[in-house]
Amino acid sequence: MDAARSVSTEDTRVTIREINNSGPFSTLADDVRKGFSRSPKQLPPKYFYDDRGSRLFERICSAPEYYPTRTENALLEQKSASIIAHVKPSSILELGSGSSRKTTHLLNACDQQQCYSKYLPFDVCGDIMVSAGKHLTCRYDWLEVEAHVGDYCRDLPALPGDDGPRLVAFLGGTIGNFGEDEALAFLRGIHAIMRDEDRLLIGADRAKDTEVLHAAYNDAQGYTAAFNLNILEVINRELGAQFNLDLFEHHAFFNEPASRIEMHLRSKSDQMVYIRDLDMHVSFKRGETVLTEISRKFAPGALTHVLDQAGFVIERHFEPGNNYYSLILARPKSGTAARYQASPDRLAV
Ligand code: SAH
Ligand code: AVI
Repeated sequence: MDAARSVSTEDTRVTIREINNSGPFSTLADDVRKGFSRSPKQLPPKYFYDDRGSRLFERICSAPEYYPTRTENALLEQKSASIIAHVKPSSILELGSGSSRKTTHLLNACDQQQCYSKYLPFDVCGDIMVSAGKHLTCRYDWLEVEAHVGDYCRDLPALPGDDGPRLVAFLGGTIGNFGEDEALAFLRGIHAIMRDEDRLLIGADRAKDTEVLHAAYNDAQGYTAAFNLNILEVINRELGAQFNLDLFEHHAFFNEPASRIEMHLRSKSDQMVYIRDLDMHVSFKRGETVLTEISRKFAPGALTHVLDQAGFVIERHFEPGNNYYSLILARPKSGTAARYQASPDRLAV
């Protein structure tokens, strides 16, 4: 099966490959139909990230209340040299790479250690990877960027293999956007594409004071609110829907028993919305909410447990003085990693 199509960019050191098993965006209609037919209504968070949504997420990351980005950034700044020295990756595969801003710490360490890794960002949003790739190839004259557009829950097996050790990075605390079972399935999917010498670098947000969490998802500038509402813009544009964004509001709170932030869109009135491409009318009661995202906040034991269940052993666990965040380097348990059979350079042992 020809699973991917390459698109060249003006910069010859940046290639972008669209994984088109069934098309990365082809399921929006199904997901919207299904999500609005459920009770309570729900939408998958990957649809936040069109070009505008990705830019809004960047704004969130720079908001003073949103501590995860700067916390993880500081950990990467301090620890990248020892991570790269330990793994000596021939490639860095980053899942949900977004702007790749924090990845520069890993690439700086590669640069300093003359470990000239290839960089493979993987994201649903192609635009942001192209601009990140151009920026990075200007900064590092040795760097090759091979970007992949796809859904990391579905398309990991379509990624190319590689010769040497690979560092698989999953940063930002994005693992928290999966439910418990989904997170385990996702980590198992990552494990399935790794070999013994590969390493997983994963960032996860930790449980902490409710007020700190609440502020992080209700920033004063309103970036998070705009990001949340943007999902309705995406549905309007892609499916010819008629959502009036003024009739919905951002609602985010910490669900303490579940140890997760829940982000909802709340209808300000009784209303009916028509979605042309689905020929579907969706009714909302005043105060009714649509769950758009969960963001789980972990206890250290929960992280160890899920990684263990997915087949990983923690090699290093970095955390800041305030324990706000975990950055974990993990390896596949001995003998459990994939034996690639697909290409001649990854022969089964
Ligand atoms: N890693 C970056 C960005 C985190 S935001 C950071 O730490 O700042 C989450 C990223 O994951 C976004 O860039 C989004 O486009 C991407 N993403 C979300 N769901 C995805 C999916 N199902 N498949 C691939 N990428 C996804
Ligand atoms: C990408 N992800 C880890 C972010 C989070 O914190 O869960 C997405 C986000 N949603 C609102 N603010 C940021």
